[in-house]
Amino acid sequence: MDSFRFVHAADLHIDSPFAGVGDTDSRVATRLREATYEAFQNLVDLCITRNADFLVIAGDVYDGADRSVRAQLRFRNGLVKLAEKGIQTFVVHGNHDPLDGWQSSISWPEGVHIFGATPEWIKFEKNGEVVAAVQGMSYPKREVTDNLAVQFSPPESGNLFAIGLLHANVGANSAHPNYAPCTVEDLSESGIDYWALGHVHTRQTLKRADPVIAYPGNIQGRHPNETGARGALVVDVDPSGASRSEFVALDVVRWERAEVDISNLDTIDSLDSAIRQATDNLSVQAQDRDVVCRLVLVGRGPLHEQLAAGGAVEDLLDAVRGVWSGAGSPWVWVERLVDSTRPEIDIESRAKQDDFLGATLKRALLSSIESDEIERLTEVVSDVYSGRRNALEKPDDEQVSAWAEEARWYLAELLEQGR
Ligand SMILES: [Mn+2]
Repeated sequence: MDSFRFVHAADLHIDSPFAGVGDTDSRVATRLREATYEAFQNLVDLCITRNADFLVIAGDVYDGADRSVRAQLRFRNGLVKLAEKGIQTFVVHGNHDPLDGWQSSISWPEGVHIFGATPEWIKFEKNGEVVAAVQGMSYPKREVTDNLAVQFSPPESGNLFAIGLLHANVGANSAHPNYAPCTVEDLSESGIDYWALGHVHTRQTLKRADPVIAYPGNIQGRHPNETGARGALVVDVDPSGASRSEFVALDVVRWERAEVDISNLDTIDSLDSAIRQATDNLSVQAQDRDVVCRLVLVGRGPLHEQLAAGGAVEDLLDAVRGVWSGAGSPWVWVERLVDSTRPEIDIESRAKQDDFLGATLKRALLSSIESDEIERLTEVVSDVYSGRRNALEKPDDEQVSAWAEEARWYLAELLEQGR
């Protein structure tokens, strides 16, 4: 068997609207609107510059089931470019772009295979020899709750490299809807050599070999929680059937989150500089990409009280946005500035004093938050998060723990002030 190379991508979400982000800055809004298109263009270029033999896309090509004509044309044009270079493309659709969504009559170039709702094997030939076969299936509708992995058939021959192309939630990842749920064991028993998965937007390799099970993540972050580099996997398969993957970043706008510590700062002026410095650092890390970031002010210090004063945080946010508004690309857009600072109270020594405040501080602040406390708090706030459709997302333990911590500090602050 000849060695060959393919690119594994997923969750392109072409034409993501990025509603709400950067609305106050047209430059940011326009750039985000184009971001998923440009990232896809980068994917096409990657396949060409790396001389890939084929590309596999594991679902959620489009962001919306009623895919826009523009999105379909731009996707088609990218695949035409690949076809002209002799690079084939294999596609399955996922929960964002199921087969029952609206689609215009687009004709696909030769060498593009879009899988239907029944799994089938398609062979891939290189230099007149079949070296690989790809089996895939698309979502017929948005909410697929069946285990699709077990519907895949084993490869006909052990002499070719078998790829399973599927949009699925493996191992019940709670950060994503539980569509096409299956387990690592299901995938391991399939006889397939490489599971090219999509759906989970954070890159992860669930199994390194026998079979390889991998999510490349999305190619462009779409959300404050989708931070860091996003891209695709370039996979090299050698004549023995062993494979090696390399991640390549394709995103054009990077989402980041950073903390700015007020502990050693005395003036608003110095905090303003520290915030600018933080955005400078993010810009450098993103290597010529534009950055949308959330900045969190943390630490205890004298500035805490000044930040609590009306409008201070908004003014700092305006200031840092102003710094970057005149700059050309690459720019940084601070999407939100969050104040999580704490008052400057010497808790440890104050808690040692033998009075009500001392005792309260000792009880409330120096003990860690126990899991039963988290459970109780989750119960208390659960009404807010259930009942209504489209209600707020249920908070996780980490979030509840952060609230408890914040409440403790608020208590300390009130007691300290009222002393
Ligand atoms: Mn997706």
